[in-house]
Amino acid sequence: MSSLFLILFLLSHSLCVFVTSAGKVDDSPTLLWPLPAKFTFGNKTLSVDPALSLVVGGSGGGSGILKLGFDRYREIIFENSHGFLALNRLRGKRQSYDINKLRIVVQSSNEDLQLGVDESYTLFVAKKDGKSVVGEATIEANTVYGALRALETFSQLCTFDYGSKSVQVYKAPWYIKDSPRFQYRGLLIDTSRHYLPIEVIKQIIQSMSYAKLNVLHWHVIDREAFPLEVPSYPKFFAKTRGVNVMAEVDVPGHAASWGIGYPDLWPSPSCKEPLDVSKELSLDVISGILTDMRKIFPFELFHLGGDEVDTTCWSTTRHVKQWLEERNMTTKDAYQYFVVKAQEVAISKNWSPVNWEETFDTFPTKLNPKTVVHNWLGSGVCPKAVAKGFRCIFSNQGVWYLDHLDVPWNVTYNAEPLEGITDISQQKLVIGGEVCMWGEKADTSDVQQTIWPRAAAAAERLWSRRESTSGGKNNATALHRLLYFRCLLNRRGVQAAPVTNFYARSPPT
Ligand code: CP6
Repeated sequence: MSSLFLILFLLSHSLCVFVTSAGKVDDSPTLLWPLPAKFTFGNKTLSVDPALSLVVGGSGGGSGILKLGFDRYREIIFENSHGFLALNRLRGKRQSYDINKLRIVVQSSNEDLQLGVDESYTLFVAKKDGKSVVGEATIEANTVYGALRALETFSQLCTFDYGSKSVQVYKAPWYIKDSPRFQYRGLLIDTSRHYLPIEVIKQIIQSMSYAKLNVLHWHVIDREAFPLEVPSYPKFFAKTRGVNVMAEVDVPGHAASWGIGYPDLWPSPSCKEPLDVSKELSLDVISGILTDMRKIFPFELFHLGGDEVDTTCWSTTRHVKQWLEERNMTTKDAYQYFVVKAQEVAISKNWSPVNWEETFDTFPTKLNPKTVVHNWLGSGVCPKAVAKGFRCIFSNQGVWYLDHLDVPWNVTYNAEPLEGITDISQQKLVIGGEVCMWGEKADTSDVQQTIWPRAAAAAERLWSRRESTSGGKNNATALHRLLYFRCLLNRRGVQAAPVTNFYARSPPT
């Protein structure tokens, strides 16, 4: 009776077993996503004890983030095996395991999560040498965030085996030495066009950590809605996943919703965008919002938008037109004036401002040198911006806008943030890239399956080495691993969509 219950319990879990198109269970050397910088493996299979215990070392070993991370990953690793383990116990089967301990050494107790935080780690999964019967896996990292990345990698090495009914690491011993290629690996979400509940935002942050993405760009407000209250949850939650939250307050365009509460922010009730440049109120409100937001967003970058500013309202509204004339300003001057003033507010609060690329395209010499230029048009702005000494984030809409549903995974995957930049010191100014999940046509019902799996394609571009992820041969192995990673996301409860469009394929022969 209880066995039957267990079997039903197991069947009720939508187990996603990875099988290649040829129908054989996968036997390629690594299925890790994103690919680590350096790794070697062997040919041993090691079993992992469901009672895996944590042993910590180093000044950062006592970290609460680390302990939470370990507990979370242990849950993930053994998620689908609980039923089988209970079955084994019922049958009086006793198992011994090769790996009983996970030793994690974290050198630094500094838990500041900022751009450029050290995310490197080494991971060894091997049976201990000598006579010892106790097997260990070992993680070494400089910060707890490196340790979190390592835990993710370790969890990806662990597979539930239906034969032995235990979690196994294939191809051991594993020696992995890893670190990210880019320090900024972002995902944009937009809570203005469609509301996203806190729970969904948390799930998205959680799934970002599976792909080692580390910046959630939260486009909080836009013209459609102003869904901002004091959101104290995401900051603390995201930090424990090693994900920074960069908020955006997009000004002066995309801001019509502001005037519903404060109509004076509209040039006129019939002309609502951009914010009224002629009133001190506009910058006072920005300053007030940023003061409040500074309390909840510790990340060093803050996004001030600045995109798609249509200044028609300024030249057609009488009092604004007059204000411009008195100052001998064109509407373009006023756009620059507004953006630069907003930047000053952000800088006075010890933020570096991020602005969409039109600001750079329109007045490149007037932007504060701390500005990070955020590409989105197909313009190749990053080469120009870094040549002028600005930092840049790559988000070319043709390849990294997730709301462009027709872009296939490999186009996203093969996008290269350093395209057209050869000078090494200029390359360093490209701090990374970001995939954008604009919210006009996605909400809670489909946002996660629109983000995944293509966000993972970008995540590997941003984490892994260029040489090992470019070119036709690497693309073939990438598809193989991405199919597996998508399956892994499903197993972990993330509603990731299929990777490939079968219409584009010829039928199997
Ligand atoms: N909202 C805001 C948007 C977009 C931008 N800014 C956007 C523009 C074109 C496409 C997708 C999104 N929806 N505030 C541009 C940065 Cl194709």
